Amino acid sequence: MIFKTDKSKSSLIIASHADSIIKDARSELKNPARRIFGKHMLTLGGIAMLSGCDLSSDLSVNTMLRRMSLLNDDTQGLIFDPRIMAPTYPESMIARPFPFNAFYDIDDVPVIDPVSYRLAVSGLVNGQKLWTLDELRAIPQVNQITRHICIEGWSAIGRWGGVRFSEFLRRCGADTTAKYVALHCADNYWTSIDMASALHAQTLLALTYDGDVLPPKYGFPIKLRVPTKLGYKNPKHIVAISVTNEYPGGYWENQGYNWFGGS
Ligand SMILES: Nc1nc2c(c(=O)[nH]1)N[C@H]1C(S)=C(S)[C@@H](COP(=O)(O)O)O[C@H]1N2
Ligand SMILES: [Mo]
Repeated sequence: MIFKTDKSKSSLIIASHADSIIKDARSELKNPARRIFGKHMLTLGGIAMLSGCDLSSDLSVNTMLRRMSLLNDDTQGLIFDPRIMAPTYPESMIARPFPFNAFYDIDDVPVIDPVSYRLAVSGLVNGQKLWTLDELRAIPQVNQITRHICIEGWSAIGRWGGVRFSEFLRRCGADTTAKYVALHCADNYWTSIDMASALHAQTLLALTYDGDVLPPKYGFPIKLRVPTKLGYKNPKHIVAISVTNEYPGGYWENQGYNWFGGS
């Protein structure tokens, strides 16, 4: 349960969030037909139940859930502890073959020419703005075996290698006090993450999968591997990165998936 935490500072902030969630939900539940829980039952637990009931076609309930999801993003951001590492696994646990997933079929995976490829960095940065693959490969690389969890109900352990994203952002002269890092992909997919997760020690700009050049289906030439977040927050075929304070949303996030997307 996300509202229980041993960090007393966050519990306090979360408790005040709980009040605003309830206030928000109450004002959304003006229609008597929707007062299904009654005044006294409109507790956090009751509100949580709303997401499981089948009023999801009701526009105002959707709006309410979206607002709750935004509050939920703040809460997840407060609870997120950059010192806590995602579990790592032995080589024997790597899934073979590792699953492929995208919003299209495997035959439509984008084809990217490694020679003309450039990674464009923009927004709140003052360092290098265009990167070739060789330049990315020249930055010290690390490897890690972690579990990828997809919201569609599967998970698999894999090994990704690449540049620590914090190191890459440092070399880009990124303003690490900015709120968001947005990532745009060759297939027009995009997502964005909070700066704390971008700077997490396990967040990698992955150039390899299981010791080989990242195959097209897993995101050639680069994917962001964020083992503290769900699969849809791990963009493949990245062509542009921007550092910004304006909420960038994302392909699935704009269709209702939770933005913080922690796993
Ligand atoms: N560019 C791009 N990145 C993407 C997606 C996509 O459709 N396009 N799908 C996301 C989702 S939902 C998942 S589960 C993972 C799947 O990655 P995999 O094919 O390496 O398993 O990629 C994520 N990153
Ligand atoms: Mo996914």
